[in-house]
Amino acid sequence: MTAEPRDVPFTFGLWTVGWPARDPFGDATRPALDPVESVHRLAELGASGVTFHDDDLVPSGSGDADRSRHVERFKAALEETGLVVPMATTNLFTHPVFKEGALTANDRDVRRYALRKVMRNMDLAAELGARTYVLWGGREGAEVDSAKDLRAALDRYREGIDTLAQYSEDRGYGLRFALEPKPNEPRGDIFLPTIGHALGFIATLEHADLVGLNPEVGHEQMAGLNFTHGIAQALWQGKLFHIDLNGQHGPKYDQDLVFGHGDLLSAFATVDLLEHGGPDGGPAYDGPRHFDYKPLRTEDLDGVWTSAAANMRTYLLLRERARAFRADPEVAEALAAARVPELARPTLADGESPADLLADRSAFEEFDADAAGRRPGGQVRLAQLAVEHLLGAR
Ligand code: GLT
Ligand code: MN
Ligand code: MN
Repeated sequence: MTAEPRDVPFTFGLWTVGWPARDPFGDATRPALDPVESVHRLAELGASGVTFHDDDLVPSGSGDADRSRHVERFKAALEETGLVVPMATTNLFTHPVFKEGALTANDRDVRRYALRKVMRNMDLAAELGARTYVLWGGREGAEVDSAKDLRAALDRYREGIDTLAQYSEDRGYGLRFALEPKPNEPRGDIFLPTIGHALGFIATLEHADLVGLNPEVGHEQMAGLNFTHGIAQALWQGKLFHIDLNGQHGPKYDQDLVFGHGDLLSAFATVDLLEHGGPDGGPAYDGPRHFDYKPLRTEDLDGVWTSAAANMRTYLLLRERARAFRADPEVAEALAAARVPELARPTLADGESPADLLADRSAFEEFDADAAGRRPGGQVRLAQLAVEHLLGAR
């Protein structure tokens, strides 16, 4: 791949490269990373920004003096490297207080504490110039159906998000909120498990215009869903506020692999959509390409930085492959043969009413459905062209 100026805004969560690789079955295999070091290393690798949970930056339980020391060191690192903070989020899942939920905990005191914890980090997010605030409801869910009033949980979820949006408005922060769906893990079942559930929920909010999505590749794939289709609908509804790119091998535990190290054909389709799915074949999304992955537990610190670089390199390679696919005249011909461009043409003519359609004998009485049923689909040719471009065979 030819070197090119890094014109894609790549960002990483501090919790990704900083994950010490402790899992439910084993101890950490790496030391904790200083966020300041992560900022410098990511900048050297060509990232343009970092994101964080409150507790990634300021360890939970820190006093005020420690808190400002952590924040000042981080700010200095941003200044030195030019990295930006386009997004921030809150840890509402690690501390035992959130064992039964945060914004939807049965215990009202926990819900009020959770709101305050988010508001406190929104202050810092706004100070650092973040535009997007992510809400991943990892503990918002249940294992025992009878232990949760599901209607009330959704009422409280709505109340919580509207309260936070109102706070941003009251303070003039101008933040947009991005809900991150996930079907399960750590809870047995998580509320708003997929992009579709979250879109339906957002429509009920008082501040619906301020709330969109932060879909994650692996989370949709854990539910057996097509990630590219999911973000396409979010884009179509103007709700793709942010994105978590990573890799996953189908429905199993949340793998958080390097982007492209799971379903590579799907990753190709995702990059093709982001880069070419907009009007006139231009980009459909101009926000940060945010990697939310976990360097494998087998890797040492060198392996952490190798894996961080791999996310960006894979994205750029896929972008190059998607460009070649879109520029190939044979692809254009195959798309036409499969009638793909025809789908953009409205089904009814301009001004045509249902009665007009009824009067059109060519649409039904004279339509030869059997002959149309024999028209070639041309889909496999397109699939093969995509595979060949992806493999660099064209
Ligand atoms: C957590 C989760 C991620 C979310 C992060 C935001 S935290 O690691 O697995 O998918 O994006 O809270
Ligand atoms: Mn994940
Ligand atoms: Mn995520």
